[in-house]
Amino acid sequence: TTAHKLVIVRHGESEWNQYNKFCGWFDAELSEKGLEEAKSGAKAIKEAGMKFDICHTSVLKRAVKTLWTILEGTDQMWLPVYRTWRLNERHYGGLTGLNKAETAEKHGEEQVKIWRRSFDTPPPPMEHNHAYHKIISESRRYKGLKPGELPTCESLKDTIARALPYWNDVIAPEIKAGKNVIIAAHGNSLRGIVKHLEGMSDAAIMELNLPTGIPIVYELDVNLKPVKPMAFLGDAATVKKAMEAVAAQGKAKKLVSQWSGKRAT
Ligand code: DG2
Repeated sequence: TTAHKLVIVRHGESEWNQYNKFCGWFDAELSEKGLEEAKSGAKAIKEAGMKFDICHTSVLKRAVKTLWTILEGTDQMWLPVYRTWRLNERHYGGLTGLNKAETAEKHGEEQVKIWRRSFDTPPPPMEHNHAYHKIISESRRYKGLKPGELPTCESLKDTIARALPYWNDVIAPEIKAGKNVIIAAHGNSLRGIVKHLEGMSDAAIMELNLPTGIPIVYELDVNLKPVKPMAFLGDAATVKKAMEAVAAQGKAKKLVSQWSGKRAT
């Protein structure tokens, strides 16, 4: 039986989601559409009458602003908000800043799916001369990390390994103590939490694509096991379309001719 409710939400569309670029730890802004998505998410939470006690998010503005927008739209801006790098998006390493469709044209859709969705294959590491190396790794917000904690790239497995201690040590005890928690984070850091909560296999998690800005409600038992599947606060058709669109971001734009095996431009 349901003992607790947890709300998780992936930030609204970011500018780099809009340009279809691998973003990872780059601190992209919410796009205008993303802000609207966050406002719709707030409306859905308000209509569902959901109230929170504690909020958790990453140290990336697309997630923080989504949370703020939800708190503003539900008149709960007074709530405590905790930010942690452990809820950051998976670090996309050397892929950071590359266009996903162009990467699929260059390396093939299969390879891009492996980089985006495999459980334990990491993307190539971010080298020191990478265009975004300095702005990410020298950011003041990561000064407190211990040696070895600042990644150069992460697989989903690596992402889970650094997110789970925060879940286990901070969030899970709060939920068990009866607090209503909302987590605003990212496609892959949330896939990690979903995999853990649902005990999903490494293969099953490959097929899960989380839509932006649509809040997800989990009903959990006393041991924090879900008593039913995740429920989206959004209509089913919109959710399905949004999930398919995320999956399609890794498709090559140019069609490869079926007849000649050459690219048709
Ligand atoms: C996206 C996820 O992260 O990308 O880093 O590009 O959730 O912060 O927009 P988010 C990124 P995919 O793994 O879906 O390609």
